[in-house]
Amino acid sequence: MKQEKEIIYFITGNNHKFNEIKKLFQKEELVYDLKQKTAATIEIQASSIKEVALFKLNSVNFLFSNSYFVEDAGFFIDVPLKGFPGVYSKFVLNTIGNKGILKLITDYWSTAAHFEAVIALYFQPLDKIFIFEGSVEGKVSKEIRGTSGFGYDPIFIPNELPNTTFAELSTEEKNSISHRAKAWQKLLSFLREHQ
Ligand code: ITT
Repeated sequence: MKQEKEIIYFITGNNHKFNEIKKLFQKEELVYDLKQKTAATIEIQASSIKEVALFKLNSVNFLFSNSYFVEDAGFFIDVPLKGFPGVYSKFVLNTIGNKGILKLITDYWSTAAHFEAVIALYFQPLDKIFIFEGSVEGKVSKEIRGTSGFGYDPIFIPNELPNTTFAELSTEEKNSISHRAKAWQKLLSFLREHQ
C-alpha cells in the first residue's frame, strides 16, 4: 500500500454533483484524496451518455500528472417520451425546464423515467481510461416537489421511495439509491483494488 495520499481530480463545473460524491468519498478510507477542478471540456451532442462522457474526458486540455475523471448524467422519460430529454437533458432544463417537461406529459397518467450517470476515469498509474455506470428507475411526479438536490430532482420519483421526489430527500438518502452513487460505488471498488 502507498503511504502518501494521491489526489484524484473530479472535473466538473457542477458543485451539486461534486458535493454528492464528496460525501460518499469521505466515508472511505482510501489512499486517494478527491478535489474538484473546473477545466474547459467539450460536451458533444451524441446518442449516448457514455459517448458524451468519453469525449468530455478526452477534451480536457490540461496537463495532469494525476488521475482525473468526468461524469455525465441524463434524465430519460421512457414513457411517454421515448427517452427524451436523455442526452439533451442540460439544454432542455435550461430552456423549457421542469415546468415545460410537466406540460409535455400532462395528459399521461402513467409514466416511467430513469437517470443515468457515466463516470469516465483517466487512471494515471495504468495510463488507461475506465468507465463506471449507474442508473435509477422511477416515474415523473405530477408536480414540482422539494427544494434539495438540483436539476430534474423535483420531478423524479424513484421506485424505491414511491412517495417522494429526489428533491425531498437528503443528500444521504439520494446517495443510497441514485444513479451517481451507483456509478461512484463501482469507481470506489476499482480504487480499493488499486491502492
Ligand atoms: P458537468 O460540469 O459535470 O458537465 P453539468 O451540469 O453539465 O455538469 P451534466 O451534463 O452531466 O451536468 O447533466 C445534464 C443535465 O442533467 C444537467 O442539466 C443536470 O442539472 C441534470 N442532472 C444531472 N444529474 C442530475 C441529478 O442527479 N439530479 C437531477 N438532475 C441532474
